[in-house]
Amino acid sequence: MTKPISLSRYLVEEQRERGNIPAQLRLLLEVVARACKGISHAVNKGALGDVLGSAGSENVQGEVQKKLDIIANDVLIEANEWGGHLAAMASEEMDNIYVVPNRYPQGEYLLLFDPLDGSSNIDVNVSIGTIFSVLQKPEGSSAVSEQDFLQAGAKQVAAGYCVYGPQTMLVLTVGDGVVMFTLDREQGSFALTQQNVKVPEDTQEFSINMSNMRHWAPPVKRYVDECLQGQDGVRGKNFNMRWIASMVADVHRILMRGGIFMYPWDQREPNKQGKLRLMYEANPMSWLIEQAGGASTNGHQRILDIQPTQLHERVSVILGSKNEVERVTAYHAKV
Ligand code: AHM
Ligand code: MG
Repeated sequence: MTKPISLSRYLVEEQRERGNIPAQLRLLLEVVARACKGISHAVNKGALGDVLGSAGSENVQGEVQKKLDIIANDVLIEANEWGGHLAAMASEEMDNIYVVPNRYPQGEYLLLFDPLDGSSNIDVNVSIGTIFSVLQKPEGSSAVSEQDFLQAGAKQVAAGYCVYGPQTMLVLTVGDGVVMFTLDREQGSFALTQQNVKVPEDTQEFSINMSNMRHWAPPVKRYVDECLQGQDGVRGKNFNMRWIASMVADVHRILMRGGIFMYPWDQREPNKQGKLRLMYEANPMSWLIEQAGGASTNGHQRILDIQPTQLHERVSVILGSKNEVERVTAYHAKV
């Protein structure tokens, strides 16, 4: 068996061949990967590490924080603040941006993350993950501010996630397709296990929290209704359904075998655009899906084209196999 390619080697060779991973970005991605290894160890310990349960606090979105949400956030900050590659960080678990302290050099990148996505699954031993997005600090801006982060997803220079499941896997794009690495615990490093990841254009599998059906807008309801009618209905084929309630795990399945994932707007809170956060959940996942040949919209426009107005802004998400995403998006246009 040939020796697997490590994450470090992949990053070095990608820079050599395509020039798309300058040294500072490589350092950043290696540091994020190292932090994810640390989070993976904490997740694996579970009750033995006293890491389960609630931390007794709330984040900026009013959600109860789990101990592991906070541990993962701290691991990512501590790993990334001193390397000189970052100007600032932003996280689902922090109200405001975290500017790299003066005692360390400031770099040109901005890192956004959801430190532990799928929080409701932490205590029940179901796959969870870390999602991250990397932007460049706009040229000419001196003191870094929240405004510097408000860039459309199309401007990302790297994005990915680490899923803590039966295997810990790091999935990455730097705009040259999607690559997957598996954590080799004996070696303590991520090894390249899949390249050229492709999402099939068609699918017979959808993913949505069906308990919210009565609250959805008509286009989403119509799409799911038609899937449920199966081969007797207008689609003329049967559909399967999967909902893990960890976006990382649902998106990972879609990258591996296709499917459509939706977390749509619903009428209970009409002014809320959706549940998922644009900048550190929807943008990185949308870029990965597009890089694998899939599509991602909010029903009306490509998610990567949305100009954010707030760091913690929410968005309606429809992503996955291209032909299905285009179908749901077209249903929105007809209303
Ligand atoms: P979180 O960031 O607080 O974990 O919330 C995001 C998660 C997604 O991973 C998942 O798709 C969704 O929330 C699950 O929502 P629901 O509880 O409605 O099934
Ligand atoms: Mg999340």
